[in-house]
Amino acid sequence: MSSARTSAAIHVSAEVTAAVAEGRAVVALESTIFTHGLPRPRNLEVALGAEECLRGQGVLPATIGVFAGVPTVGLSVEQITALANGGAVKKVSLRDLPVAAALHLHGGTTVAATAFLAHHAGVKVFSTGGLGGVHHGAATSFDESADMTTLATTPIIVVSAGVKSILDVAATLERFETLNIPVVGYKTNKYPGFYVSDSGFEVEYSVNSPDEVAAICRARDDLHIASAILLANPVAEDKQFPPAELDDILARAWAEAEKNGISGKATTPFLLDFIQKATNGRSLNVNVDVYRGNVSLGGEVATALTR
Ligand code: PSU
Ligand code: MN
Repeated sequence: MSSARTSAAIHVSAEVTAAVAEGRAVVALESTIFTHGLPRPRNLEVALGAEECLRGQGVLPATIGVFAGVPTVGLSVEQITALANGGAVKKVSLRDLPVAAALHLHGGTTVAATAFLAHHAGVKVFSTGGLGGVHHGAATSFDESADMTTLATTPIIVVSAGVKSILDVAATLERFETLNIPVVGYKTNKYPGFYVSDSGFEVEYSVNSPDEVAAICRARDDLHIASAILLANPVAEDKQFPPAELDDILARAWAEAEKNGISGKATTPFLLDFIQKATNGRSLNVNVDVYRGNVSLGGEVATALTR
C-alpha cells in the first residue's frame, strides 16, 4: 500500500493491509447492497455468501462500510452481521462519510463511498450488483448518482451487471462517456440491464478473459488516468428476469415513487423494494444470481492482476 495515502481516519483491517502489501488478490464489496438493497434475512446470507465465494477462489474479500463512525475496509463477520441486522444504519455515499464519522453512525456504503475507500486501501477490484446512474426525469429532478462522478476520479475496476433498468440507461451511458469512464462488456457487446442480460444498448468494447481486463487496468495506470474501468457482466439469459414482464413492473414502480413523493437517496431503495414485492421475490433471486456472478468474476480479475 502506498503509505502516502494512508489516513488514520480510515481503518484497513490487518488482513487486507497484508494482502495488498504482498500483492495478493483482494476484492472490495459494498455494503449498501445488504443494508438498503436487499431484505432481511436474505441480505446477511448474500453478504456472507459473497465473502465465502471469494475465499473459495483464494481471494481475500474486503467488505467495506462505516462501523460506529469508522470507515472500514475489511469489516469482520460480526460487523457485517450487525450492519445487516441493525435498524439505525445510514445509506452512506461519499459526501456522507465525514458526517457519519463525526457523529459515530453506522453506514452501508454506496458504490461511490466504497470505491473511494477501496482505492485508499490499495484494493484494485470492486464487485457490486448494479451501479447508480441517471434517474428518469433527471433533466428536471437532477437525480444523478454520485457513483458516476466519483468513479470518474477513482482508478479502480468495478464489476457490475450494468445499471439497473430502474434508471435511464441511455443517459447514464452518455454520462460515462462525458466522465471518461470506459465501459467494457464481458464476453458481450450488449450493455446488460441488471435483471436482464441486454439493456438494448451496445458497448463499444468487449473482452473475453480476466487477463484482458487486467491488461486494460495496467494500461490505464501506465497512462496515469484516474478514472474507473467498468466491467459489465451480464446475467446468463436463462437466469434473467423475463424482459417482457419487466417493463410493466418498472412503469408501476416509477408511478408509485412519484405518487409517494420519493426523492433523493431514498429513490433507489424504494424502487428496488417495490420491484421485489411486485415480483413476489422473483426479482430478488435474479438480483442475488447477478451479484454472485459479479463477485466471482471480480475474484478472477483480481487473481489475473497478481500474474
Ligand atoms: N443497485 C443495486 N442495489 C443497490 C444499489 C444499486 O442493485 O443496493 C445501491 C448501490 O450501493 C449504489 C446506490 O451505489 O444504490 C446508488 O444510490 P443513489 O442512486 O442514491 O446514488
Ligand atoms: Mn440519487
